[in-house]
Amino acid sequence: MATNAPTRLYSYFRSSCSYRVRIALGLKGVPFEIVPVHLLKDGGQQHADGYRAKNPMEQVPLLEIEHEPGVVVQLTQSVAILEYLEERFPKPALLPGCAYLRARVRKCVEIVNSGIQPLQNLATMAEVKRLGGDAVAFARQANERGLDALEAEAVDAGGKYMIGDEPTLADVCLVPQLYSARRFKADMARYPRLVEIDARLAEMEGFAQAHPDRQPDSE
Ligand SMILES: N[C@@H](CCC(=O)N[C@@H](CS)C(=O)NCC(=O)O)C(=O)O
Repeated sequence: MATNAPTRLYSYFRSSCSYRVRIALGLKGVPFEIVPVHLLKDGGQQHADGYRAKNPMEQVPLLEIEHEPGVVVQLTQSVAILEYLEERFPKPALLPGCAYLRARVRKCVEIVNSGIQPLQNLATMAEVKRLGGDAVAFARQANERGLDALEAEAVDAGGKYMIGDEPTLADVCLVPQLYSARRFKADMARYPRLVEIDARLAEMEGFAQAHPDRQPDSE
């Protein structure tokens, strides 16, 4: 489905939530421009008035897309964006046809989206530090706990990818989370199945082009 107005993703190269959306756009073949929002420079560009007006949560990603001819909309919350893209651009499908498998995919998405990422977010880590805690150890532990659950799920599901033999939203969320886990020096030896799936996904262009190192704002 071609759009006239450019699709723009407000993104930070290292942001795992932005990375999820970059993967989905790439897999679905939706051309887009990156609008970099640096989460550290200038005290965090996500806190600037202009950006806060677009997203009061002061977070990336934000997707600007022509929803219908002449109507450009702005969407935030990566999982809502992923679901929107899935409905709007159904091919290739990133949710399985079976309700049970869809629930399993969404379970993995939630483990990442609400069980891991919010605990390692910049604002959370700053607060842990302010309270005198070890923010990196806190983030590492959150990653390891969630990845333990995902490893068990992947082994149980027994497919080539996280759930089944085709990439799904579970993989779209897994890959950026593993990138973050490695940054926090999580013990990756605990996750042989996830590491194997990650390597397989890395060979797909939709995943490869979304990697933080390949972004225009990469440092
Ligand atoms: N639930 C949101 C979370 C977004 C989020 O936490 N974004 C992070 C980057 S991955 C962010 O912008 N952090 C900025 C901050 O904490 O100041 C989503 O899925 O989009």
